[in-house]
Formats: sequence, C-alpha cells, structure tokens
Amino acid sequence: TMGGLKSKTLIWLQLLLLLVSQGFAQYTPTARGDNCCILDNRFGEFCPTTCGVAKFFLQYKPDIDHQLEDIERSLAQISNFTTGTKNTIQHVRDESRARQKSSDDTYITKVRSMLDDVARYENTIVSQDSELLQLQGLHKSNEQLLHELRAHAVKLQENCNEPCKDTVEISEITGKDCQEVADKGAKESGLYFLKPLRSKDQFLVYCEIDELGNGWTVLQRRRDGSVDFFRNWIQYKEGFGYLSPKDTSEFWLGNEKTHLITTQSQIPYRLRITLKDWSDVTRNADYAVFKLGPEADKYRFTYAYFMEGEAGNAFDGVDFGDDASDKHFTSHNGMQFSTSDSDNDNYQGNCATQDRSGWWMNRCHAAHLNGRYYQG
Ligand SMILES: [Ca+2]
Repeated sequence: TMGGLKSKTLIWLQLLLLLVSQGFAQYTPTARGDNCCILDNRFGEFCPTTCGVAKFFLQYKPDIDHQLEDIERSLAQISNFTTGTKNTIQHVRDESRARQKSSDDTYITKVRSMLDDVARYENTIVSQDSELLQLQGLHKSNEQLLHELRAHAVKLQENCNEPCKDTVEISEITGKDCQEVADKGAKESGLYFLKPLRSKDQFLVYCEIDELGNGWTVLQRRRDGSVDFFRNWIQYKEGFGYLSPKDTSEFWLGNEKTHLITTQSQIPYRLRITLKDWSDVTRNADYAVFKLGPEADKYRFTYAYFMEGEAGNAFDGVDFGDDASDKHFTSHNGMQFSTSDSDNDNYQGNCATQDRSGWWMNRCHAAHLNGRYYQG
C-alpha cells in the first residue's frame, strides 16, 4: 500500500538522519557555535551550509528513491510470495484436511467393517458358546450313562462270578407219578420231580393237584400257540416246549416219559382230555386204563373204554362236528404215534406231514390236540 510505503520511506530517511547524526557525533567540533564543519568527503572539503546539506540530500535522493522502489518491488514480491505461500499453505492445509477427511472416511469404513467383523465373530463365539454348552451337557449325560452302564456291568460281572441259581423252587416231594406226590401230602399244583419205577433218571413234570387230592400228571399243555408242535420223532419222544411253575407255558412232556409212567405197574391210569374254548368253558373227556406202548411199538396208544365227559368220546371216533368220517378211520385207540419223519398211520399219505404235527394218526383223525393252533 502507498501509505505503508510512505511511512517506510520516512523511516528510512530518519534512519539515515540518525546515521548522519551519529556520523556527526564522531567528529568533535573544533569550535562550538561558529564552526559547524562536518569533515566528510561527501560534503567536499568545505563546511556545508543548510542549503549545502539539502543539495547533498537532493543529490542522493534519486538514488535512494530508486533503491526504495527496488525495496518496494522486493516487498511487493515478498508480499506476493507470502500470499502465494499463504495460498499454498491454505491449499495444502485444505488438501490435507480433505485428505484427512477422505482418509478418515476410508478408515471409518475400514473400522466399521472391522467392527462388523468383530460383532460377527462375537455372535459366532456366542452361538458356539451355547453349542459348546449343549455339547458339554451331552457329554455330561453320556458320562453319567457310561458310569451307570459301568456300574451295571460290574454288578452283572459279580452276578456271573456266582454259580447259577435256579430261582424256581421245586418241591422236595417226589414220587413215581403225581398221584403218589399228592398222596405224600402235596397240596399245591406245580413242578415236581418224578421217577417212574423203570426210569433211570428222575424228570420234571407239572402236577395238577385238585381239592379232592387227585394228582394229575400233565402230558400236554396248549394255551396260545406259542410253541410249534410240528416236530420230529425224537422231539416227540423226548418232549419239547416249556414247563413253568405257574403252568403258563406250552409243552409236550414226551412219549418216553408218558410210556414209563403209564406202564410201570398194574395200577391203571386215567387219561383226561380237558378242552377249554375261547369263552373259558371247560369240557372233559375221561378214558380208563390208558397206556402208551414202548418206542419199539411206536408208542401205541391204548385205553380200555371211554368213561365220561362233556367233551365227548373223540378218541373212539366220534366226530366233533362237520367231519362225519367213518368211525373206524377216525378212532385213535390202538394207533401208533406218527410224525412227519415216522409214518405209522393208516393213510396212503403222511397224516403228520399233512397236519404239521405228531399224533396217534389213523386216517387221519377226529380228535387231534396237537394240530395247528387256530384262534377263532
Ligand atoms: Ca401213511
């Protein structure tokens, strides 16, 4: 600015004056008052007057003006530079700010995505934590189960170390047949050991003891069809199925045992056939002097006569209903035992195979208690 420039010029002049006055101070005047000579080469060899000083200054003025202009230009230049620098600085600052801002955005975005990632990882960790908890629970319950199983195994092992015990209590009362067992005082129906006179070993039977003191040896029991009666000769000979203390299972005692019981003395045996229908109505048929022959005679089935019974005399060949066959061919008295592998019937074919059971087949039968079990 021009104002600034003028004041600078003035300052410059004053400075110069000061320098001059300092210059004066260097020279000690020889005489005070009348002699004001300034011994300076630039003033010449004579003492200058006021006009002389002015002339001197005027002589230097263009030079100084010139120098001042130079300075002014320099200052203007510097000022320009300063402005430029300021602008540059501002620009750099703005740019820096912009950069900072943009980089902030980038960072924020990055940080945000990182935060998102962290949140995601946190969720994953939380869900995995719960899974871990579940697995730990499962592990714990499995361990508990394993523990229980181990304890169970140990208990079983302990049981195995002990010798086997039959939990069924069998009465000490024995006899050659169930009647003798009853005669010896047995009152309860159940499992007893019998040893017929000609028998080498004793064997287990189910004795049915009634309130009159009659002891019945049960030769066959069918209840529910749980035991297959389609068996071969040996099996019918030895017996099959299961004897149970409460008489709840099916069995065939065995032709050999029945033979030994029924032929051991002159005492006649009564054969009772008990039929129970599906509505629990019981019918009996009793036969006197019942015997089973030896195996050599194929366990021939004989009795003296039909005694009594609501079930009718089926063994004599009386038909049970719709099958009004010839009595002669349906009578069982005197028949040998037949199985699918031992055909001793009076039929061209094999009654036992046809009926899928063993029996004292004729041609074939009227009373057949070993046949297939039909529930109806
Ligand atoms: Ca035949």
